[in-house]
Amino acid sequence: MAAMARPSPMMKKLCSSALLLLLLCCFLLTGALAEERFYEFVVKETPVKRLCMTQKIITVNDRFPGPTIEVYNGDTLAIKAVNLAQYNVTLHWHGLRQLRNGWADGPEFVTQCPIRPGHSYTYRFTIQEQEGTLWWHAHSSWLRATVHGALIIHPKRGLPYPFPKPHREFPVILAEWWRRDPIAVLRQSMITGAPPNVSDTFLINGQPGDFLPCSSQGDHLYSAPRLFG
Ligand SMILES: [Cu+2]
Repeated sequence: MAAMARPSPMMKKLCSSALLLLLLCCFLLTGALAEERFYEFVVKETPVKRLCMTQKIITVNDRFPGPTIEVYNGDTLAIKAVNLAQYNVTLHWHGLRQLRNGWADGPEFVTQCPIRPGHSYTYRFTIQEQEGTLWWHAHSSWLRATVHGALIIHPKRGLPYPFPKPHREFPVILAEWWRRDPIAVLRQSMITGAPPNVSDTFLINGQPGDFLPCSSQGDHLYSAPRLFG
């Protein structure tokens, strides 16, 4: 039986160079596909009607729930938060790993000073090896009750999720609703020392459901997808 020819040192060098070149191309290609995405979040008071009553709540861009952020793994997000509300505010990206940029995480007086009324701050961070649906929310007092939304991270461009493609995808956001300003509910609890009043209803995508009075007239600012029936 003939012995197999051993690769010459020159051939070995060529092979390892080709491999290195291939790895470099893959690295550059993934980097080239990543984008920077910019959002402007204007935090302000907005009248919203729920449970037969119009209330002024704090929203982002007049929307409740707030805007959905949609990015791809590897993208960089720049979110300019403009605070036109009467409260201090910060924004937090729940579940997102803040590697080497903890100052973009959001908890007020922990990783940053709050954004004062009339001021703005730009959060900038890169999604690093995360995918799936998270959420963002205010991280000051109880503003998160109305200042929140979905944060959807797709796999890197051209790559699938590690499960079969679903028939349809849409965010489902659960929240609570008080017939009062949530900040006032919290303040009352702090003054009295009693637990905060329980909420008046639960919401799915900002809506209380068909079985409550005035549900159908709820709100013209956000159209919830029909979930059931
Ligand atoms: Cu959170």
